[in-house]
Amino acid sequence: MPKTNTYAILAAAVLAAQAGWAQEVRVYNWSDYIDEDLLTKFEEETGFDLIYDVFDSNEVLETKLLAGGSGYDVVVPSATFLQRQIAAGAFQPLDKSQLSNIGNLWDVVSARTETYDPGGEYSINYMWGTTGLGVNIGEVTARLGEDAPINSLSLVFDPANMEKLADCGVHFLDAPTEMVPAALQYLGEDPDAKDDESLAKAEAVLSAVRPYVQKYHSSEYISALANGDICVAFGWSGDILQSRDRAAEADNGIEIAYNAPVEGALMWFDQMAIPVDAPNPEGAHAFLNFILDAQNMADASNYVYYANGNIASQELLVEDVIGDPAIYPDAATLETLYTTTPFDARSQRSLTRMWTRVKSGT
Ligand code: N2P
Repeated sequence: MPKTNTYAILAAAVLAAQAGWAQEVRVYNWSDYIDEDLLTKFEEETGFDLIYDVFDSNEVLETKLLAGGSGYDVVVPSATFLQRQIAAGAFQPLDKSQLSNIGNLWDVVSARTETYDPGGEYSINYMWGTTGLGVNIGEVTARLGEDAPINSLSLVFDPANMEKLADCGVHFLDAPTEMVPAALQYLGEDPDAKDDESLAKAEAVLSAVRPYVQKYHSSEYISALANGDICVAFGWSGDILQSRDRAAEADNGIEIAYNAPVEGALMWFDQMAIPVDAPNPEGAHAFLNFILDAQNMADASNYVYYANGNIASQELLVEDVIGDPAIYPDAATLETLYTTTPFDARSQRSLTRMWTRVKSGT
C-alpha cells in the first residue's frame, strides 16, 4: 500500500477515535425482542460499537423521542405511534442506497404498513404479531373447568371468570392503546373507536375486572407465567410463546398456551426508524441493513417467536415458527385480525386520563 494512503487511513482512524461517539450505534428496541448473539455479530461485521437499550412501552419511547436529543440512532415504535411521530417530524427519511438488502421486504407486510408510513419512506418492518391470551392451562382449567374459555376475551373481561382467576394471578399489558381496542372488541364495538362514548364503554369493561388484575405491566409476564407466579396474561404473542418455552425448558410441569381471541385480535407492526437528530445516521443504516439480511432476520424470529416482514428469511425459519399459525396466521385467522389507527392529541389525552383511572381503581 503506498505510504500516503496508510497515512490517510491512520489520520481517519485518529479522527474517528477522537469523535468517539460517531463510532457507536445506539439502538432502542423492545425488551425480549432479539437473539443477543446478533448484537455481537453486528459489531464484528461492521466495526461499530453497539449500545442496545430496551423499553416495553410505546409511550415511554415516544416521550424520549419527542423531547429530542434521545441520542438514539435506531428506534422501534409500533406503526400507529410511528405514524403520528412521522407527522411530528421525529424521523429522517431512509437513504435506501445504504440499504442493499431492502429487496428482502415482504410485500404482504409492506402493503399493511403502507397505511402508517406511505412508501416506507421512514421505516422498515422489524416484527409483527398479535395481542391475546397467555394461559397456564393447568391452573386455569382447575378454576374454570375443562371448558374454560381460554381462547375468548371473556376469559379476562367477564368479571365472573376473573374473580375465579384472581388467586392465581392475572397480568394485563400496561398499554392502553391495546387494552381499549380489546375491550371494545369484546363488546362487539369498533375496536378502533376513539370518541368519548366508546372510551367510556371500554372503561366500564376494564374497571369491572380491575379488582382481579394483579399488575399492569408489559414485560414481567414472560417470566411470571413461566415460573407459575401468574396463570393468565393479556399480552403479546411471541412473548407468551417465549414463556411457554421457558417453562418447557425448566421442566416445571407448567404448560403455557397462547391464543389469539376468537372475537378477533389486534395485529400490530413494530417499525425500525432513524430519529431526525440521530448522532450516527450511517451506523443506523448499517444496523437496518444488517436486520434486513435474510439470515439475521430469521435468527431473530427463530429466537423470539415473532413473525417478521422479510420474505427472504422465510425459508430459514424453523418449522416451530413458520408453521405455527399463532405466529404466521393462516388465511382464515388473518381474516379475524384487526388493525388500529393513531389516537390524535385530544383522544390521546382522554385515553391517558382514563387509563390512570382504570389502573388506580378510581
Ligand atoms: C417484545 C414485545 C414487542 C411487541 N417483547 C410489542 N409491540
